[in-house]
Amino acid sequence: METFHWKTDRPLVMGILNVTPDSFSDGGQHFDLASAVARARQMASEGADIIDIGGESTRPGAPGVSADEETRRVVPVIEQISDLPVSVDTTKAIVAERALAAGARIVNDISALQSDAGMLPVVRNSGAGVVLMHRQGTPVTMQNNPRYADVVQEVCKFLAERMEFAVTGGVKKTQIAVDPGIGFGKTVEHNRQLLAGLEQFSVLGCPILVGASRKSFIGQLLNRPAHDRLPGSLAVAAWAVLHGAKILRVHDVVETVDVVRMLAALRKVD
Ligand code: YH5
Repeated sequence: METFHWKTDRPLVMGILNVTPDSFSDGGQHFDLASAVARARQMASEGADIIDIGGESTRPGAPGVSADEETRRVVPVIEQISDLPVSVDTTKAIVAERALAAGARIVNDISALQSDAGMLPVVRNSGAGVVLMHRQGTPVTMQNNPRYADVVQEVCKFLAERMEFAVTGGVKKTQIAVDPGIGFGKTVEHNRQLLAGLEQFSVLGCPILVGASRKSFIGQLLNRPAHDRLPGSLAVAAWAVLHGAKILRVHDVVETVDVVRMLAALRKVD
């Protein structure tokens, strides 16, 4: 495979495709391959630059899932949309390897290559793009009283260390994007500070990804349930782009693409 490099002459929109049982309307053990593929194609037609497919729920307190189950969820979908740029949201090397073999081009590892020692060689040997995200704690423990002396400094230092780990291990810097991990072991105030200080992550010299779409800090700041967080999510998206974000991970693709296009149109005034 050719070495991936992030193309960031304009902000990219990454559309979220969950293929977990709780994300499908029947609520059962089964998800519908055809509807997952249709949703991916719809997001691509709406202007998504990347489809981020995840087979493990990363919600706070969510239980883990086996590599085989995760593979069964993501690989059949990836095989059918391998004409699109696909990222796989996984912390497991074997799932990443199978997803890349099926046509994915990016590994979105919310553990920043810390969960599975096999992940670094998978990324190095495939040349895939990789997202390194910060989190404090595990999905089970992360929202139990997260603490930082200076959240922006600590998250920035962590990401610099994980970049160093990847590059020392043979990953090219051009493969890497970094992500402050909104909502992963952070209070509302921590998330607010990370977004307020987003420009400080530019010193890392890699594209910055922000995943804030519909997250609970928006709900808490605006007093809105999950289905009423679109305006808040779009405000965060605009803020993030104006403060240096190059990749937006979102549920609402058509609306977010309009935000990005509108900002580009306004920037042209001189
Ligand atoms: C992320 O930020 N997030 S999964 C709870 C919600 C809404 C959304 C309560 N994977 C990220 O999207 N990968 C997830 O409402 C991610 N960055 C990267 N790179 C959590 C999620 C969500 C959780």
